[in-house]
Amino acid sequence: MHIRYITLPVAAAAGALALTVAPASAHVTVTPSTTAAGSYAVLTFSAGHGCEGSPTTSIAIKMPEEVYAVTPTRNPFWTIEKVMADLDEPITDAHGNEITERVDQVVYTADQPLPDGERDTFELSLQLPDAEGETLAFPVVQTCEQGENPWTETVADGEDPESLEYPAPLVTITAAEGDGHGGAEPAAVATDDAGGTGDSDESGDGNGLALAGLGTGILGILLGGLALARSRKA
Ligand SMILES: [Cu+2]
Repeated sequence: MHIRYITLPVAAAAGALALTVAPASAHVTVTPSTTAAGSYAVLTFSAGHGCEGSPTTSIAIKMPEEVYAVTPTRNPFWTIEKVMADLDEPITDAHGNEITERVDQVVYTADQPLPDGERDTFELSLQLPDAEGETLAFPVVQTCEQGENPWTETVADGEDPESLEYPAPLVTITAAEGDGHGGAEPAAVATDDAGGTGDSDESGDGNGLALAGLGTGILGILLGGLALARSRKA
C-alpha cells in the first residue's frame, strides 16, 4: 500500500522532467557520438514531428564551412543527395589528392512521407574540425506536404537559446583526444565512398588540411613579398 507514497512523488517528478524535456526533443536535434576536436563523429539528427501535423517530405541539413566531407548512413525510407559547393581555393588532402569542392548540404527526400507523430533519425559520419570551444550550427530545413519548419535560428551573444522558436541543431567542439589526428582506422572509414553518388568528396585528415593551409599561408607571404617588391620599384 505504501507504494503509493513512493510512486506519487516519482510520477510528479517524471512529469516535471517530461515537461522540461519535451520541447527540445520535439524539435530537430542532433546527438554527436563524440565532440572531440579533429575526431571522426557520427551525428544523429532526429525529427520528432512534422509541420503542424503535416507529414515530412524532406530534410535538408546544411554543413558548417569547416566540414568538407560527409558520409551519410544508408537510410531505407529516404533518397539521399549530397549538394556540393566549390571551394574558393583547392586544398590537398593527406593522400595528395586535390579537393576542389565540399559537401554543402545533405538532402533527404522521403520515398514515403514521414507521418507526423513518428520520428526518424539521420546519421552523418564526418570529421569534426580542429576547433576546440567552437560551436557549429547545422541548420536544417524540414519540408512537409504542407508548410516547412526552418530549424535555422541561432542566438546572438547573451541571448537565451530557449527563446528561439526554430533553433538550429548545434555541436560544441571539445578538447581533442590523444594527438587529435587519430589513427589510420578512422581515416579509412572517412574515405569510404558513400554509395554510388559519384561525388568526389575525398576527405582529408586534419594533418593534410593543416599542411594545405600552411602552404596557402606561405604562398600568401610570397605573394605579399612580391607585391611589396613591386610597389617599392614603382
Ligand atoms: Cu519541436
